[in-house]
Amino acid sequence: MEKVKVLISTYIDVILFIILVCAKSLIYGRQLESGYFSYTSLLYPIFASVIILVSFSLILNSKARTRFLYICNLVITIFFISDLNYFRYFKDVISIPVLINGFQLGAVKSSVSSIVKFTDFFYALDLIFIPIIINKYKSEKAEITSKLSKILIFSVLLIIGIIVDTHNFYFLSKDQPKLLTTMYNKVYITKKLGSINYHYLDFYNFVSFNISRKSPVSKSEKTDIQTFFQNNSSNNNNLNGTAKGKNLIMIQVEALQEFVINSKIDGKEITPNLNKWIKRSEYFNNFYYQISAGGTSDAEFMTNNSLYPASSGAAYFLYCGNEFNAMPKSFKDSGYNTAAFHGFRESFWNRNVVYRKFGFDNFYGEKSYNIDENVGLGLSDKSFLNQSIDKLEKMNKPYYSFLITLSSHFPYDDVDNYGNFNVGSFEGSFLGNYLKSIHYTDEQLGMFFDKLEEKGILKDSVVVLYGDHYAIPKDHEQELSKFLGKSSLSDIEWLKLQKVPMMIHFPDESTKGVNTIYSGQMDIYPTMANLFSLSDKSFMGKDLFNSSQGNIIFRDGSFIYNNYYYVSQKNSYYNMSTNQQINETDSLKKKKEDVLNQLQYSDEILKHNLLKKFKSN
Ligand code: GP9
Ligand code: MN
Repeated sequence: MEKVKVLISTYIDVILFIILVCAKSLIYGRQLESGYFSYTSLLYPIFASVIILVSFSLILNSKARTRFLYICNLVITIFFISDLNYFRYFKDVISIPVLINGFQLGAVKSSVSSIVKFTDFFYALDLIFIPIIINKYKSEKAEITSKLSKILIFSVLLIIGIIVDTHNFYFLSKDQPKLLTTMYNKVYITKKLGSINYHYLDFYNFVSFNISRKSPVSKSEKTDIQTFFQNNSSNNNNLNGTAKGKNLIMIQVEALQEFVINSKIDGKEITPNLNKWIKRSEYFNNFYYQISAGGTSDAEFMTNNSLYPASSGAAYFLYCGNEFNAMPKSFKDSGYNTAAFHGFRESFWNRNVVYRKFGFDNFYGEKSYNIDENVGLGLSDKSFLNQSIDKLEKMNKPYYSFLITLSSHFPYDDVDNYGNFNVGSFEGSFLGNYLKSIHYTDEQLGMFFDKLEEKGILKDSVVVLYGDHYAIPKDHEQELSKFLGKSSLSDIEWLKLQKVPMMIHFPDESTKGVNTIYSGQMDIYPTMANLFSLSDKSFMGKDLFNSSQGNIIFRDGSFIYNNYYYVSQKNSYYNMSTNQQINETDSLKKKKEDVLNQLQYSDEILKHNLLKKFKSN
């Protein structure tokens, strides 16, 4: 008994580390998302990941070991807290490419501080008590001093840790092929393997990604991709070239989620101007956002390239040196002038670098606007849109102009400046504030459309408008469900709400109505290419006026196909009409493989700058 006591007091630092880090990992796993979680199945991989760290500590002498484990605990805790907060906003966990983009968060500081919760700091409580306990109880009586024994213990523990972990990794890769190499669904990896293993894997993939970028791509892979592009380009001719010679005005609206369209609060329409505009346009009401960690920039990226976002981090940073067959470039090839407009810091999301690569002749950023009124994150939509009209008027026709609004940005707390819009029982709530902000933006868009008409621009232009991504994050789900008059939302109901409106207004309004095809941001460029007869054909999306069957692929490997929704985070299928879970069929299984192939093609293109290579061949 005495011996055991001595042993415990000698290795109290190790024991505390194992217990506390395992416990914190489990709590973190639980907090990451409710449902689909089991303590017992997660403990096993977590334990293995912790044992690997412990094995290294045991080579050190007693004092250094205690210090090493304390630092490991500290770093892991920082990861837990940051991952959790990142998850609240982006519904994803942090990866190294995201950290490289990290300074971006500086500008959205107000957003970040509003999602941090006081309870997050409970993860760090043990860091205060560990030194006290160790000072009081730690002895060195049973310390192993022989170098050989230490190396032996280290090797045995490390091997055990690695064997157990390999076993876990192996099963996950059998269950979800390509998941571990592409990391397309990082939350699922964390939920299955624990946070520490996820970060081990992230580090490994980051290193191997940078090595593999330098390795050549096989000829057959290149041929596969080119064949895919050929087969994917539409050959029907509905509306082909109808917009040739007209201007294109594309407006990407910040956080415009679909549920506000045609919807009322306290008897008043939330977006009266868009509701009117929809009646004069082709309105896509089953249009999903497909962004990943790159937020707004991913939406821009897909719209202008019809390539999927990066699996980790933002393509705007990772691949800013690549060559693209972007929409502005295609327009330029057809003799158009091109410009991007956004009243915020030019370097944000690396726009100043990327827009040039896309072929925009001009980028009117913050410095090109008179910052005379602030609403939300920066220049008000009102002032932005007004000043943009002046700039549009000065552009040589025909032109492609790409506008990005800003005022309705999370956390929607600039209520004093959104104007008076009564949100009834939602007054003072997160959702209520969002409704106010989007009502404000809607009003500005209404005025913008009126001016386009007054100034005679509308009759010569196709106007496309869509939302960049969701407005209501998962932690405010309850408010959204209350707004929709439901007591709660099932997972599939929540996913079906992840839509943004998309509308195309034609100069003569000859094509208009509600279009229910399942579609997404990847489909904008091919649709424009058909309307404007652009020459480029390397799209991963589809032309919405020449596709009978809608399907949507999401960055995490989820997809919508034939009225079924495959949810990769849960590895389950749902019938979209009944919301019931269904079993995998052969055709769905085939589709799932197809989806992963397409995502891989897109990744290969980006990683190896293939569009440049295709051109030079
Ligand atoms: C700022 C804006 C914000 O320029 O586009 O990006 P987001 O935080 O929504 O990704
Ligand atoms: Mn955005």
